[in-house]
Amino acid sequence: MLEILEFPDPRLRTVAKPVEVFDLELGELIDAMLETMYEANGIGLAATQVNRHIRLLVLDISEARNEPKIYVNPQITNSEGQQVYEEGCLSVPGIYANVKRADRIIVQAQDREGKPFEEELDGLHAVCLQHEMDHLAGKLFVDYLSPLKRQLVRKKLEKGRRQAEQEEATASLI
Ligand code: GNR
Ligand code: NI
Repeated sequence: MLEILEFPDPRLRTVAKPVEVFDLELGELIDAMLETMYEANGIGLAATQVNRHIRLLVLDISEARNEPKIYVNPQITNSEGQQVYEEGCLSVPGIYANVKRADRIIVQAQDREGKPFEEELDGLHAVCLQHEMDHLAGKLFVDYLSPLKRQLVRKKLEKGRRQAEQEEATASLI
């Protein structure tokens, strides 16, 4: 499993570069990202989150967790409507907040072999793709919150990490 960067890690602010070579290494990264996403119980994962700054994301919003979707060099070519969804993020663990996004989008991307395709997405599928594309642009869902709320999120995560450290230290004494 790959390590997932967590807010406020500055590496999450990196803007991803287009994928130019569709080789074995890319395929291996895609498989490792899918495995990491399933292991972490996420419905999506952007390469940025695993500290690889290329335009690649994976999704699986199916109940059975058996419909992996891969998007290389994704571009949203049309978007319409609005929806509000309570979002979470593997890079901002334990935090949930409503975010307003487009309701229907058309996305153009390439598959793992570099073959171009186009899809029309709506509902959670559209939410998740927009959330992942934000990661590729160095953006997080907490950026849509007020600065005060974002500060609260930062404090809450710091507190959680301190507690985890404390528990580890205690456990090592037993
Ligand atoms: O697992 C995830 N769930 C989720 C829920 C609502 C909106 C977006 C998401 S994506 C998130 C995984 C993640 O952090 N992807 O970047
Ligand atoms: Ni995320």
